[in-house]
Amino acid sequence: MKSELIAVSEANDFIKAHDNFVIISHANPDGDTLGCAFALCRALQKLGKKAKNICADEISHRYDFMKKSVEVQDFEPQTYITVDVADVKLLGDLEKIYGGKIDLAIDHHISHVDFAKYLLIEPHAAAAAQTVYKVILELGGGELFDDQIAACLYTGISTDSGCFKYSCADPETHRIAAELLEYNFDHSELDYVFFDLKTKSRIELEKKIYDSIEFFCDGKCALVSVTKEQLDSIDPEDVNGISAIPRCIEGVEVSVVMKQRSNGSWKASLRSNRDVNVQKICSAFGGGGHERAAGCSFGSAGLDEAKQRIISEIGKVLG
Ligand SMILES: [Mn+2]
Repeated sequence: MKSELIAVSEANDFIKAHDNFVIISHANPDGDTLGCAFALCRALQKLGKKAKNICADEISHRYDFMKKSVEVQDFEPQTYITVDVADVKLLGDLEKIYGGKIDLAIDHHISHVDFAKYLLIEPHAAAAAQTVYKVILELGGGELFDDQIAACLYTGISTDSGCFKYSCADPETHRIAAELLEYNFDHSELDYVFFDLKTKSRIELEKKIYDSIEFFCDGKCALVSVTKEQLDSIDPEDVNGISAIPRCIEGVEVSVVMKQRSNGSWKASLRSNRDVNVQKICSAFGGGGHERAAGCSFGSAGLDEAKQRIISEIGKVLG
């Protein structure tokens, strides 16, 4: 299904004309999809609309402050919006129930695969939260913003931009974050919780990851792998952001994190430090993402075969 591309003002006309909203986050939710969902839900509730958030997977306790920002409302759902969802498959177990019903998708993934009736997309944005910021700004002329909405959107922007360190954090990213910082929330505490704080099991996983680092392409590619046994033994939250580990090694241009799924198959998350377009590399295997961050899967291939295939594709670019 081809989505009709719309601008912020049209998305707002759509929202104003509808009610009883279900806002859906992607499975394995992160700060951006949740920050967008809770900020938008609170804004809609403040407008007098009925709204609720749903997600296929459990939401970590780190997001409790977001959950507290919305009222739990009971109503007959009528309008379905996804936030930060690049592909209907990423709805996880909710795909079969809501997959064909999505009215509006708000996203920022260049690899977005159409599934909604209307699509509001800003592929240059560091986070979907930047677009949701604009939607809320236009919906309420600035009146809808408050400390809670600001904290949710700030978390989305900060987590998706690696705490403003990734190249996608452009002047607009900083300007929107600066506007949000005018509200009263502890951004330093949020950044500590989302970037510095680690559980003991996370540290144990990191020890194993450091032990598994392999180098290819004259040291320009670093690869680490994590088995399903290692993943099973820890909280899924503790696995987020492990791509940052090989990517900060001097001389590494492309980093690869191989993760084994519960069915035994392998997937790769690629990160690029400079010029290499990893989205292009992953698309050779039917994957997608962004220029500097992308992923793909290898079907039934074992670890050695999957590694060989991805390294050979990376080798074509890195030489
Ligand atoms: Mn995002």
